[in-house]
Amino acid sequence: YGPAPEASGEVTAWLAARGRFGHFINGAFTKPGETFAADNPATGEPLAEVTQGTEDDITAAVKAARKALPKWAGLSGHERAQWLYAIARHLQKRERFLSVLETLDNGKPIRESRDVDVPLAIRHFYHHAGWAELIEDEFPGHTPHGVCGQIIPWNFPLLMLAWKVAPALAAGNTVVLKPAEYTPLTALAFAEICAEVGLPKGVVNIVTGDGRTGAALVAAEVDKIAFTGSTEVGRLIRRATAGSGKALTLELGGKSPFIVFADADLDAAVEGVVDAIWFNQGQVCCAGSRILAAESVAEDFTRRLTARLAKLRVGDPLDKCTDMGAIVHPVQLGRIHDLISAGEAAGARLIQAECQLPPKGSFYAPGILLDAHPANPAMVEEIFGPVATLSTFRTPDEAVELANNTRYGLSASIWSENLTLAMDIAAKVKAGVVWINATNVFDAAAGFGGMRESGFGREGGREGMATYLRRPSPTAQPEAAAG
Ligand code: TXE
Repeated sequence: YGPAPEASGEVTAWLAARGRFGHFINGAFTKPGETFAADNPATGEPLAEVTQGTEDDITAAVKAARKALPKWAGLSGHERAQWLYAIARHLQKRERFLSVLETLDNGKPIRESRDVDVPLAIRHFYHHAGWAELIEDEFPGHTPHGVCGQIIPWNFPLLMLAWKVAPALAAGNTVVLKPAEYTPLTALAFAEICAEVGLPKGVVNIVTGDGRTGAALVAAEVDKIAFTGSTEVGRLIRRATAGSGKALTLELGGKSPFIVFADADLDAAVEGVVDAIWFNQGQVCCAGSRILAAESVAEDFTRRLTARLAKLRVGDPLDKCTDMGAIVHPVQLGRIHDLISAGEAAGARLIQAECQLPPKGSFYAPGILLDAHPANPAMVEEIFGPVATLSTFRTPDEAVELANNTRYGLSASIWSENLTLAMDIAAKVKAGVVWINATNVFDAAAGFGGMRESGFGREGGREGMATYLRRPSPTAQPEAAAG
């Protein structure tokens, strides 16, 4: 184990002082109720105890959000922007603390939480502070939905919170957010930050718990549900909200193609694969998990890729040299094992890095699956782990056909030095987000989201803002005309 990064002591002290967490409702922490442990997946050891949210907790949180709504929605965009700027600055002050906490709770390498998750979360608040200022001009006549129920996953805990909370607040909504049960800690630290900046009570409420708490939030008297997570739960939520009048956005799973044409810069494409499937241990909804390589370069590309695979450093997430950390939870690790075994049983060949995995914790050696036919479970199901399939194509049309041979449609990554070809393929691939000679690039100003079974609605940018606003009703008459 390498040297502990800065702020580790502060995080340990914070965890020791808090020990057991209640929910954050109406600007204060409640007394802890029935609790469960938030574990460090790299060691299996508990970090803290958090409360399993009940229906009553959800009702109390929604009530607080409802009470806070008129005043918050009634602020000018400029005034709301000041609050978002204050949150962004406070997050920035605690950047190192939050990075270490995220890495402990989630298992992702400190380099990622420090350079990706936390800075992007901060950027999201700054960006949406700008939107709060602009809303009255850019979306005339629009109103906030009201109280938003937000349910987030465990792969980017603080960042997904920022994706949901920042635009909701900018638009004048109040929120009740439920973090994932595996990774509740940065959301609770965020609650403290809201209290520290003096955000009006009830504007942000955080209720921890598992899927039961999520289901209670979906059923509660909220005006909008925003969900990121599995397609299966997305389907349940869509059914539960059908006909309820609740606005809904769903960001679900993916099985995204990563297409390497013969004229691609192969070394750049190899680094692309590192970012596409080994970033965050492959637990990324838009991970490039199906590599499609042009047959004429496939052998060369596979050789370069396996050489790069052998150099990945897997281990202690807190070590600044680590490339790949721990899988979030033993249950998720089990899912990865099962799917890869099913893929092998159906004829695929696994090439795995021969790295020494730490003795404790949930680790999985990164790999590539070769020779998987299109119906192989590893080609069809979202593995959500550090293994991509690699198959070949002969013509651009075949590449498109293979790329679209999935029920998902979240993202795609295209590698070619011929931009005319790349743009042509981009238009034909069924995906909400397409990257050319790049992958997993996110920005608060760009809308992100999918099509088909990857969900609907966009987060980020102008389109993301629009999903937190209600359009003026076409039948609404100006007051003067209404008499
Ligand atoms: O997801 P869940 P899980 C995919 C990925 C992964 C699989 C299972 O393939 O292997 O889903 O992961 C809350 N009503 N993704 O089981 O259950 C839950 O508490 C309301 C892709 O962890 O969907 C958590 O807060 N909420 C993905 C959130 O939903 C419910 C990210 C996500 O958990 C609920 C995560 C219910 N009935 C997993 N049941 C992505 N798109 O990034 C659970 N939840």
